[in-house]
Amino acid sequence: FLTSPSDLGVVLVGFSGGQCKPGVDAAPTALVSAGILDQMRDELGYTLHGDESVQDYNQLRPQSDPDHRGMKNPRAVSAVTQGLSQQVYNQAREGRMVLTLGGDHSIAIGTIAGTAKAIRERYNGRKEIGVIWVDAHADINTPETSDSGNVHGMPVAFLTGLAKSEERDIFGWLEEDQRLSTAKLVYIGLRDVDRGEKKILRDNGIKAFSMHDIDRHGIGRVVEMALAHIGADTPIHLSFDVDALDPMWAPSTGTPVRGGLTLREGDYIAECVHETGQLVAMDLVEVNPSLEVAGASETVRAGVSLVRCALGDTLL
Ligand code: 6HN
Ligand code: MN
Ligand code: MN
Ligand code: MN
Repeated sequence: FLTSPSDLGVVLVGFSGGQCKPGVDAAPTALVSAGILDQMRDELGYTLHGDESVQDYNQLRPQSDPDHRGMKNPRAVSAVTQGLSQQVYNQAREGRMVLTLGGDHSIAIGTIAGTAKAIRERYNGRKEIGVIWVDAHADINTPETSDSGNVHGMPVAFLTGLAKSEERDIFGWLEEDQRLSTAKLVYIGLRDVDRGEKKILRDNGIKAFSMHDIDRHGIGRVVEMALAHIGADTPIHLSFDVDALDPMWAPSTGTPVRGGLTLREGDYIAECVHETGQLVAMDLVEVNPSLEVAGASETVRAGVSLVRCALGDTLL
């Protein structure tokens, strides 16, 4: 595989504009303070690239950003994700694995657009990325199906082209080579999917493993089926929303849903993706250190653990 095994591009995104609760922008700082980057360097042996100081992407807000098709902060999220797509692309283009620490999940519009383009280029258009989206939510609302107007519930719709926009400054910048095929997408951990989203998943035949599937088959079999769906020849972008974990393990997140993955099940998914050797990028999103003051350090620790597992830490 063409990703250099020991080079890691790091992208830290303090951004919260894809939803309404402040605090998720402080996650990169909290994760870095917990030692996540030092561990990548000192314990896992990566050479780190990219800006290790956390950028405050909330500064990038345009002066006027009225709702558009019901979306909140549409120009801010668009501007941040457009910049991010370039930043991630620049890292991935060098053959590096890319680790992005968010921020809310709207940032995946930028990170996945960046890897999608870099991988198409790397393989002269003969390969496209697959995405494993680990989340309690499907994040595939279109602006029209969304009840909340929060863009963190819409990234997959924009990435797959199920939602399109003509306005350049509101996601109209997304080009065909930055898109993701619905056939190369698989979900794990779903348990709070909106009605409109269920219809979108069904109508487009999108592969999804809910908590019900995990109860029935066990996490081992589910991960096996998810990887089989992606295919052994496909570079993988792992987009991990910490709310996929049960609030018992990750209480400090904006939209917690009970009945989720155990920490070990989350780590196991990450370990298996690492073992494939196909991982080219990972996002860790929705850690909100300001929620659940008592439990914030637990959520940060859980996030660190997920990243360690995806990047090659082993138990033995
Ligand atoms: N996330 N489906 C809900 C919405 O507002 O569209 C929740 C989205 C949650 C998004 O957790 O990344
Ligand atoms: Mn999400
Ligand atoms: Mn979620
Ligand atoms: Mn919901």
